[in-house]
Amino acid sequence: MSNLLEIETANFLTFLGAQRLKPDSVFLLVMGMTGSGKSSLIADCTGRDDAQIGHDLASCELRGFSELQQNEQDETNTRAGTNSIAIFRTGLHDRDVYLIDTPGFDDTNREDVDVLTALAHYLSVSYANNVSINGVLYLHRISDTRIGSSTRRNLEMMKALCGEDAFGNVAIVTTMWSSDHFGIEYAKQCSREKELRDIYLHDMLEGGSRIVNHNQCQTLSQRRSSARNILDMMFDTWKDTKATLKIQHEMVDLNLTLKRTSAGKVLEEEIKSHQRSFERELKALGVPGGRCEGQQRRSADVLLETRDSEIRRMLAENNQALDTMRLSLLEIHKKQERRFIEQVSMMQKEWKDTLREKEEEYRLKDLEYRNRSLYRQEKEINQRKRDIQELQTNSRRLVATESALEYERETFRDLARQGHRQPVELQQVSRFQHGELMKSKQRDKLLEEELEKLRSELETLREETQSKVDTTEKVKREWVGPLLQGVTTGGLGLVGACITAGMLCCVQ
Ligand SMILES: Nc1nc2c(ncn2[C@@H]2O[C@H](COP(=O)(O)OP(=O)(O)O)[C@@H](O)[C@H]2O)c(=O)[nH]1
Ligand SMILES: [Mg+2]
Repeated sequence: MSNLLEIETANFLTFLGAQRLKPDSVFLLVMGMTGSGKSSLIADCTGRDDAQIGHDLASCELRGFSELQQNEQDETNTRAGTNSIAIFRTGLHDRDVYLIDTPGFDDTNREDVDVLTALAHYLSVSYANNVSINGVLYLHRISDTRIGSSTRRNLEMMKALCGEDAFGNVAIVTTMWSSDHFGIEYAKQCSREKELRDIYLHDMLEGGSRIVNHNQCQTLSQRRSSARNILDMMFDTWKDTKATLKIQHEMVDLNLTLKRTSAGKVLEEEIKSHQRSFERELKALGVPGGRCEGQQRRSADVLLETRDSEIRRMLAENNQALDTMRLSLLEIHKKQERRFIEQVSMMQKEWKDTLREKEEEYRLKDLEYRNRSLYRQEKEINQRKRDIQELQTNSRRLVATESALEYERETFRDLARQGHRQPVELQQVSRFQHGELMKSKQRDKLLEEELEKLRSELETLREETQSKVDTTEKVKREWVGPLLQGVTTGGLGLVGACITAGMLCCVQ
């Protein structure tokens, strides 16, 4: 796990230009709405299906602006990996290929602004530090029966983020094809593909984009080979070309605020249209509740009030999202420092808490074990004491009996009989005690094994936690630290690019 974190961190820093990279590395951005198959395609290309941690790191960014104010309520959602950016590396013809998994624009407005902010931030920082995107894979589910608003929104955002000049570096990858090439479903999907080409993607295809089908396959190896073929094909096409995405040019070269970029405008228009419909609804809610009376009227009022406050909350949220988009790259970057460090500290605290819990669990188990073994020893000692006492009593009796032997023959016979019975009784008692002892030893053995397992788990967890903490500290040092120092001192690429564009005055 910690090893994965290190790999992801290295990929992350490489993409941002904060770590040395092979000059012929290839970067492919993977976009598309949630559920279009991005993570699966990447997993099939890289052979990795455990890609989670990179999402954790980058989710710091996504949780940055409005979301942190919202506290922890959608922690699991953010952590689930659908809501964050992650970077994976694979090799092709001795070259490094980085696949950048991105979240879709299909949530609430607030989250879409966060997604755009994060994408704009990452893409711009890496561009400012001379890392270029070679191509974009945009995934589209051909199985969807209609092009809904969410699909349209994702398409529009992708077009606006890439810009016409980069259309030649975009491939639309259609996923989720029916495997029965003679069935009705497949025929419908083919006609949907045509509709896509003729209507929704017409401008992109004109601009040099292409459509590639990711065939639905029966087996895992067939699916992997289809994914790998797509990667091969796109690698061959783009390996020696570099694309400047429109958002990169707008934010770095032109130093526009996010709101004034093409993608920002698309999102702003979308949010404003939501605002308008909210306001219309709010107005309509003000109308008296018709002809109902009494209890009915009261329930209607409660419903109206609930909806009213819900709409007001959404309006406020949207306004806040629009405010966020007023920031320039440098402002976003500065603002992000505190968020990022806070988030990393939270992650580190979580890991350390887990370690502490494990240590406590181990301590308690160890105490229990010691307690048990002390108790057993005490029991054994007491038993021995009793044995000794019995022996002493017997021996005293024997001495007395011997001295009285002459006179007490009858007593001697009784004692002899008793002596005959005694060993049998003693044997029974000692067999019982032996059984108890064995059981207790068995329990101890199990406990010892458990303790040993716990000890080794604890040791591993300690090492992992230390390694994860070291790794995140490295991100803080190598990414946030230097780049942000660069922002203030004018030392690094991000500022360098702004100087190149004659924007130093804006920076200061
Ligand atoms: N039938 C089919 N299912 C797919 C395909 N690609 C992905 N899936 C499934 O679709 C779901 C969403 O895929 P995922 O890769 O998580 O989408 P993402 O949100 O874009 O990353 C998962 O359950 C995948 O197993 C495909 O080509 N065909
Ligand atoms: Mg995903």
